[in-house]
Amino acid sequence: MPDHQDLGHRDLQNQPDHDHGALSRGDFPPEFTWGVATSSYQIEGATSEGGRGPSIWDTFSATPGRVVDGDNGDVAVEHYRRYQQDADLMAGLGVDAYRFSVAWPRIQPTGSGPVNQAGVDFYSRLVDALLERGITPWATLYHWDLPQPLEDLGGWPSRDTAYRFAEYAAHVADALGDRVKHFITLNEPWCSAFLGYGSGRHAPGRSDGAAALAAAHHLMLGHGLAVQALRERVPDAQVGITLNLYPVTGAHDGHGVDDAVRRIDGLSNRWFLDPVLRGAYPKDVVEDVAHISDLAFVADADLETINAPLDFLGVNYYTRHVVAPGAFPGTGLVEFTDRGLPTTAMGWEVDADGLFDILTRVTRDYGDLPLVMTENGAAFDDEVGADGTVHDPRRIDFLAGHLAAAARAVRAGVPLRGYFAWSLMDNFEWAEGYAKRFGIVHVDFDTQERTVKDSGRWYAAFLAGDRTQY
Ligand code: NCW
Repeated sequence: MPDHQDLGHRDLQNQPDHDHGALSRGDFPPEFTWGVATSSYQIEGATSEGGRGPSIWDTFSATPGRVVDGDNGDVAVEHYRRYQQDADLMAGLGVDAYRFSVAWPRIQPTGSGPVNQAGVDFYSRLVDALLERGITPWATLYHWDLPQPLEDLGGWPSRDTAYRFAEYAAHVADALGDRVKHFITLNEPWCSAFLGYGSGRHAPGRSDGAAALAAAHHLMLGHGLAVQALRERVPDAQVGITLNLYPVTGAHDGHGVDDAVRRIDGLSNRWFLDPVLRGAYPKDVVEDVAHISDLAFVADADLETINAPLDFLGVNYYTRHVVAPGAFPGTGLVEFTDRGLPTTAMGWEVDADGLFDILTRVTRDYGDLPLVMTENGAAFDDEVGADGTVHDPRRIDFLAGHLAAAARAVRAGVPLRGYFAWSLMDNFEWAEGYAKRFGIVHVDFDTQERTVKDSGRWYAAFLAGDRTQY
């Protein structure tokens, strides 16, 4: 593993392919937070250690056909036992902050009841390891690993899960709140609700539109209740939620395209932004989904709870949605189209302008709440070369292009306060298993060897103040 000095050197051989201009850390406000991000199930492994209970992702990945190659998170990248080494890696990169997630089934193995001390101790040690290295911990409370016993009781479509989540949030606040001051309640509730309960692509693998809408509501209710629990226990906490947001544009200007854009923007973005930041569901989308659910699960005062004041909104940005009306006019079905742009290994089109568009749109439509890019990055098929290095110029290009778009958004007046690259290291990419590598650090999944990719070296040099072309 290269040491700190290796990473800090100024040899930027692998500049981005494109050459549009120059960019440096100095183009962002001085107090801007620079970090890297991961999540518990994707990196920890040790799923049966330290008293951890099973999560929906353990169950899902043990079900044949759900995850590519039958992969699972049992071992992942052994972060549970290698966290010190990984903290050293981060220190070597020179990041200010690390966004990780706490595994609910480590804190409460059955999803309710008293804390499991070994689970708390792990995160406590991790937090101390970060602080010792001058790295600020940003804790996400829920990055998709619901305790399986709660799913057995109905999961997120059940209202009780929201209350259990608030209790869990209180436990985390009590255990870590003396040292952790940045909290993100949920990561991408759209994915938990619509991929988990709607399409069945993610755990728990249910395909029921009405259940997905109920899940979305109870996730947001859990968020609002957790904000209260965190604020009561950690008065100086900075609290936010992370949403996966996309600009949505029409594939052409033909008949029905505006409606397709409205629908997809409604369900992807506004279905979460509006309740959380305005305290109301968007009326047009309520009509769009009326044939699926009457939303009878929305109780009086829920929206007030969901609308709890936040310190920041976390934005995960990967690509844009380009849509057109589907084959059956009048049904509301929508087609997602490609524009022929270069794609990442996920098949997602690379569109840095989309980042500028979504950041400026959120600020324009929802006011000047501070924004933090809690994830941005790209999967590519990286390999360690014969000389032991990993050349990933397309990831450097991706990061540089998106940072340039973020800098433009700052110049346009967006109150952007931080940027976290997804991900610190290659990991278990959910339904894609280990086949998709998002890391700026390569991991050999057989030996667990970490190798900083060229993109990691590039990020380190950028953080050290180097000016880069993009
Ligand atoms: S899969 C996904 N990701 C990746 C994952 O590693 C991370 O944990 C997530 O926060 C990278 O960032 C997020 N997001 C799922 C996006 C699904 C998009 C499906 C669109 C269908 C219309």
